[in-house]
Parts: sequence; C-alpha cells; structure tokens
Amino acid sequence: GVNERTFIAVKPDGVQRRLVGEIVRRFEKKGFKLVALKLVMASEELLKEHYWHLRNRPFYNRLVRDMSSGPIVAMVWQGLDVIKTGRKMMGETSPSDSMPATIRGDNGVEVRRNAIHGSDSVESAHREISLWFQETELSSWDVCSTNWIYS
Ligand code: YYY
Ligand code: MG
Repeated sequence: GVNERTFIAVKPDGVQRRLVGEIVRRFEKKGFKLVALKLVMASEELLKEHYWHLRNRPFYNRLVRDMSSGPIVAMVWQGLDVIKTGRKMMGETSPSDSMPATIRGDNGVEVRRNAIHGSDSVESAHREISLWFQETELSSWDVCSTNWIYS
C-alpha cells in the first residue's frame, strides 16, 4: 500500500563517488516520501547482522569490510510498492547486468562497487529499518503533492 516503507542505503563507494544527491533525487522524483536519512559509519556488528542471511557466502567477510570502509547514507522511503519499485530502480546486483537508466546500470561496472542497497521484501524492510533506525528517527509528515502523485 501507500504506507509501505523500505530501507535504502548509499554504500561507501556511492558516497565517495558523490552519488548521494543523484540517488535521493531519483526517489524524490518518483514520488516517494523521505521518512529518515542519516550519514553513519556502520559498526561491524551492525553490518554482520544486516547481511546475516549471506553469512555462508564466500564474499561475506569482504562485503562487511567493504561496507565499513567509509560512511553510509541510510534512508527510509515510503510509498506505493516502494520495496519492489526501489529494487527496479536499483537494477540487478551486478552493475554489468543492470539496464541503463537504473542506478547501478548508470553508475558502475563491478558487483563490489554497486553504490546502493535496497530491501528485497516486506520482511527484510521491517528488519532493516528497525536495525538501522530508532522509531523516533522516523518522521511522519504530509507531502503537499500527495494528491498529484496518488489519485
Ligand atoms: O540485494 P543485492 O544488493 O542486489 O545483492 P545480494 O545478493 O543481497 O548481495 C549483497 C551484496 O553483496 C551486493 O549488493 C554486493 C555484494 N556482493 C559481492 O560483493 N560479491 C558478490 N559476488 C556478490 C555480492
Ligand atoms: Mg540483498
């Protein structure tokens, strides 16, 4: 529904490559509502939990290291089908498999440097939002253009 929320993060490589504005712009332009945003150096503990479901993959330790190599911009976005649409906007896991006009398709070539994270299901969105944010960090506010985005 319209109240669906997803966790989106600009990864350290995306922050270093100055893609924060570009990524925020795409979600804003699409009509989604920004509910939370912060720049954070994530702890290894948090990152291990964030990617816990990948703990048996050969790239798990490297992934946690990549994610702790610099600040991350953590965000929550809200709107109709924002989880699925956010994933579409991102592209495939590997930038080289991603279509042009997607965030990953337009901004890189390597899987280790794919700029953005986005929740992949309602369950992971709930889990990730509560892992990265306190309830008090999430803002409820009325967007004045709502009636021009939703009928
Ligand atoms: O959800 P998504 O980010 O598209 O991919 P996942 O399969 O969940 O993997 C998480 C993360 O791991 C991916 O964004 C990059 C990294 N990764 C990697 O460093 N090397 C791989 N061979 C595969 C994934
Ligand atoms: Mg994933």
